[in-house]
Amino acid sequence: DCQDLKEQGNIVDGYYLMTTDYGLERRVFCSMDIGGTVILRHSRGGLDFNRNWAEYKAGFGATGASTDLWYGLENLSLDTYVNSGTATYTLRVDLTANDGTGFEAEYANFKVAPEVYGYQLITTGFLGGSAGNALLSIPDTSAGNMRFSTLDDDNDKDVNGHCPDRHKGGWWFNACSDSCLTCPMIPDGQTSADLCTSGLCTGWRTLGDITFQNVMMTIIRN
Ligand SMILES: [Ca+2]
Repeated sequence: DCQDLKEQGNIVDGYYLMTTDYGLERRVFCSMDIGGTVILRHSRGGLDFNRNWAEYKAGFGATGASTDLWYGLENLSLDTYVNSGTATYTLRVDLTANDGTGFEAEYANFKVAPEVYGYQLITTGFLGGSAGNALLSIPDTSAGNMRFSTLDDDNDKDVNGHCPDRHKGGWWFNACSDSCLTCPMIPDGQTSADLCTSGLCTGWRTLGDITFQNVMMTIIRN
């Protein structure tokens, strides 16, 4: 994985072709600075993340000029749950505000359960970081233990509605969420109130109305 490549002396962030311990060949984006596998890169003006289950399962992006990517729920589940053995992973979230300020948050023992469990998000808790803990917030909006929901697959806890339809991204929605890193980015100069009538574009509620130019999620093997 990316950590092995880093230990072998690779220092450049970018795509690497690798074979997993369990025998699958993959092209993976490694952050050598953070030391992990990048599972989401989403930038303002980049890809549309309002996609269906099959695309979120398989992963997408990393084509053409865009640097945006989604690693894929199946890959995540295989790495962190099915074939993880004794390895544990820390989830790191990096958020860059429109003014360039960086924020981060880390979560312990991050796992994504297999598809039969809806690729449920599992973590034992917030480790800290300047972004604050929006992922595991109050019970109605926490992403913890939620199944993934997409445009065509409603596994959220909003009994009257469909969170991906309202928020235009795939996520571990509850009813709905205090975090969404796949939801649309707000163009510079516009506020969330202008564009997101239900109050959530790409957002991290503990940072209030701050809007972002890019966000990233990385898994770090401990
Ligand atoms: Ca629903």
